[in-house]
Amino acid sequence: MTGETGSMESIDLLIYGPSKPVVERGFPERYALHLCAQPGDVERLADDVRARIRGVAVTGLVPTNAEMLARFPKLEIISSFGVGYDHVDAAWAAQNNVVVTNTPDVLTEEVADTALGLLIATLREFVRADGFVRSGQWATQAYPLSAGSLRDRTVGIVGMGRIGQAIARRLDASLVPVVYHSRRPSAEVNYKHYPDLIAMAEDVDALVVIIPGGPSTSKLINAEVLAALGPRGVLINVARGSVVDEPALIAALQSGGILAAGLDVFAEEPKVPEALRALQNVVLLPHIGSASVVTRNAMDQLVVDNLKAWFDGKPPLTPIPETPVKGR
Ligand code: NAP
Ligand code: 8YV
Repeated sequence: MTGETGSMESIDLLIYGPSKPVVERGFPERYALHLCAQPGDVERLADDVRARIRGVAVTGLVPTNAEMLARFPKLEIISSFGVGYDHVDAAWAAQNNVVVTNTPDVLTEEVADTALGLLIATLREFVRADGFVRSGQWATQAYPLSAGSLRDRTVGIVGMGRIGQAIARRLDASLVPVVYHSRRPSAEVNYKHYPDLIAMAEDVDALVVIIPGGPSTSKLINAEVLAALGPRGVLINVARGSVVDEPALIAALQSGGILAAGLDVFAEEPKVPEALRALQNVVLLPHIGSASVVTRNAMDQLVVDNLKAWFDGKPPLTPIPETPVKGR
């Protein structure tokens, strides 16, 4: 199955989510674009437009569930922005023979840079130290030595896929020992694999989490894992907020159960609990793992290119594993 179309027939696409100039300007005239920034805008689409939509570009983490998708009887393809697609009902799409694509690879190195930067910033207290200089305190005293360092720890990566491997390469270059947890050992790396996350957390002093969100990983990082990580331990989460039991993390940070955390993602973005924001031993980022102009442009372009390939009668470029149509 491919998305070939009659010669002059227009192809109606829904652009769903935050405004993205690269996407909105990316299609030639034979495409008719319908912009819906919010879920509420989808409900207000005219019936005749809904009936013509053949492709959806999902431009951010907007809920793309069965109820929303079922409004489009001619839907063939969902081209989603981001490598994670836990906001898209991929099971519904597979059942209904609708292709789903994401944007892997083009963001891998950027997100790995963010993870390593966040790990070092958390251990070496860069944000607090910056505040120390800005407030003028350096004029009267030296900044205290940081309790944390990358020099005396082993890092356990939770998830050894594309981004996990890119983080591991950076740690290799920094002479930091790496081990990892995933459900199956990866044939692509030689680091020690732990099938049991608790056992790995007991053996390391830092966890870097980079796995998909969704029900299968919900609250994987719980009180038991944090207790196993221990008082020297730091948690870095660049995956999804849903992967961490946030109240358990806050309790561990407050009690000294772990040393510190660096978080790019949160359970209810953009809401971040006051208890977390009040802590000194955290570095908090507003989900910016891939958020540079160059990388976001490449992701936007891949959203466009997947749709164009499909409607040019070619296979999708980067289909998700569950999709009914495979790539070339
Ligand atoms: P990937 O190549 O598919 O790798 C996913 C890894 O997670 C694999 O090693 C997989 O191994 C492991 N995994 C999956 N389910 C697991 C489970 N239940 N328990 C333990 N390990 C599990 O994906 P990627 O490209 O590296 O991206 C990973 C995730 O990072 C994305 O899905 C997204 O949520 C997140 N992300 C965040 C940002 C950001 O801005 N903060 C940016 C990009 C990506 P097994 O299948 O063997 O378990
Ligand atoms: C984006 C991400 O920030 O690719 C992912 O899975 O989390 C990020 O690159 C996210 O898609 C927000 O739109």
